[in-house]
Amino acid sequence: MTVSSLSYQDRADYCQAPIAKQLLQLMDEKKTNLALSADVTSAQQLIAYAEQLGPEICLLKTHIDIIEDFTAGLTQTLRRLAEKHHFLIFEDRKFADIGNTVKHQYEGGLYRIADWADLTNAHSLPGPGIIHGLYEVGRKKNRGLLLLAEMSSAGHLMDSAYIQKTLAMAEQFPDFVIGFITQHALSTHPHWIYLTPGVKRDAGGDSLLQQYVTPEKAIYEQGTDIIIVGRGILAAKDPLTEAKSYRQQGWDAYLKRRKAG
Ligand code: 5IU
Repeated sequence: MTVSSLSYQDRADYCQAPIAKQLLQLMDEKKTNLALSADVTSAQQLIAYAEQLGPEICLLKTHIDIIEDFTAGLTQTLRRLAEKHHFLIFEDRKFADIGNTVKHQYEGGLYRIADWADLTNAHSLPGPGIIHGLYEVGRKKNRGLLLLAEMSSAGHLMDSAYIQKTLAMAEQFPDFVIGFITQHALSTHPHWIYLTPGVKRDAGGDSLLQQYVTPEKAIYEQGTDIIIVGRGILAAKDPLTEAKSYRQQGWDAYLKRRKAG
């Protein structure tokens, strides 16, 4: 039996972090591997998208620091909508400092990310201290961490040695690191969850070196688990119809992969 033939639900049994189990189970129950990258700058817009598109997604990905009118009330509302529509919240914070600093950035400041985000992410560049720092805050709150293994942007510096070292670092924290931001599956271990940004209906890019793959390429050909879509949905005339279409494409690619084994 190969990993790619296993269901998300089957893979939940291999996870040590409860939040990883929860995410994988939610995906199979709700039949969605779509994450919405809600890159908007007003609290009202963010709430409106979470309300409207929440039923289609497994994850809402936020950049809380681009919201111009942030209040703690916003994150309380997001938590309520996450319960109502059954999705998890992923703050795409991309921590990149020493352990002691990221601990403060994760727990405190204006945004208090650890209080409301089920998942966040970090660069492995500083070494394992960054994970130790985030672990001290997040583990007891049942949070999960994703490491950035491979970016979607053209010319990034994450070569195969960097990716392999990132994987090895993650293996030291199996009850907290739940997977990776990556363009490809990285291992044959079934517990890792792979999230892919840079996804659009048509491959291509933008003027700032973003590169896109299709949902089918990410999930079926490159073996990842969750497609992260931003402008592909948000810039559409009808975001709800477009979200449903991405959801279907992502799900079909998952079923095709399982069949192919
Ligand atoms: N994002 C990427 N590529 C990466 C990582 C994160 O695009 O390698 I790590 C984020 C940036 C943006 C979203 O919030 O994912 C993609 O948005 P679009 O689908 O609008 O390009």
